[in-house]
Amino acid sequence: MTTKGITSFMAILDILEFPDTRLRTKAKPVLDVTDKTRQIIEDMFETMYEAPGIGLAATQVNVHQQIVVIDVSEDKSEPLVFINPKVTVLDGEPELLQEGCLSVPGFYEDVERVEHCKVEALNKNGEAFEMEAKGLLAVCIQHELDHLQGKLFVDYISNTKRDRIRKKLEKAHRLQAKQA
Ligand code: QAP
Ligand code: CO
Repeated sequence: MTTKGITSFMAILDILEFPDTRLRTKAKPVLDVTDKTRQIIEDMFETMYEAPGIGLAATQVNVHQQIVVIDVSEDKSEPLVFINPKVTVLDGEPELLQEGCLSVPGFYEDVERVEHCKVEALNKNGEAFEMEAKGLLAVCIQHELDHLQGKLFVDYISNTKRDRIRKKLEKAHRLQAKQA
């Protein structure tokens, strides 16, 4: 990719894992959508697709700006970008779905979300848009917007379950550190 004479390369970014306290950081609004913002977005897509995952918030790659990428399609054909997103509940009907998270690898738990919502955000060119979402996309949007507030899906499950996940991941991280 070439932008104004500068050749930049996409990159796979490191994903922070629970219970890393940096995941608790509240992201700041993007004041100006620039080439640098678009570079972060490209890297986030590459990181998400490689995982593979369906959603990634900038918080998870230690960038504390309000940026989310999502693609819930089967074939990576529907990339969605949300900058400075605001969600509105359109239908209070709860949707119970098993969620996972790239920051909580290997663990999946049921979480209750609303099944119909509206998002207002900026696209990668800094233009405002809004979108209605249902089902998996609606759930994914709510999950990713939580990240920007420092919230994780494990915050919605019992303390016992969350502690068990924390201990298992801490053990895995200790083993990884020893191997490195
Ligand atoms: C959030 O999560 C989500 O544990 C996006 O070992 C998930 O992309 C919203 C992943 C489900 C709604 C429903 C998780 C990849 C990916 C793992 C993801 C793993 C490898 C999670
Ligand atoms: Co997540």
